[in-house]
Amino acid sequence: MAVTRTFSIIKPDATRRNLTGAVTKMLEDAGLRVVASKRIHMTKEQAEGFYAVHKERPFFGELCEFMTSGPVVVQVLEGEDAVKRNRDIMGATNPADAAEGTIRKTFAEGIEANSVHGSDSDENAAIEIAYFFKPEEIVG
Ligand code: RTP
Ligand code: MG
Repeated sequence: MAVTRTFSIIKPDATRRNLTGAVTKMLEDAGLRVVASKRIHMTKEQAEGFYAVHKERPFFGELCEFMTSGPVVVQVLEGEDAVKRNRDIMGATNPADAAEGTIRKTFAEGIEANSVHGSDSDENAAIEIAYFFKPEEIVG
């Protein structure tokens, strides 16, 4: 299996509860390496641009409001089959449907405040990484 990269966000509900370390430990224990990381407070414009694919969804406005409600930690993760590995440890979008031992089952507050984001394909991972990081900020 090839070593690839994915993009992760530790969302405001998790930073608010001081879970940055606990979430990162679960990512690391799943075989992912943090090769870039920074804490930011997204602007409304940044959030709307990042979630542009969801523009027509009914939850778009609320989602952008939530994602700008507090600091987030954006990360680049590296590992074998990183996108799938990360999605597996994240668990289902709705924590009620998430498997035991996943980040969302363990920490999420609800379907929106679900503690983490993870890219859903290699193509989107590359786009999302470039949205927040300069190449020199990533140290593999
Ligand atoms: P993500 O993009 O954050 O990794 O999560 P995902 O693929 O599992 O979920 P997606 O369908 O892409 O939705 C993006 C984020 O929008 C919020 N959401 N709210 N109120 C709702 O029904 C609803 N559905 C989704 C969640 O924060 C979700 O992670
Ligand atoms: Mg998604």
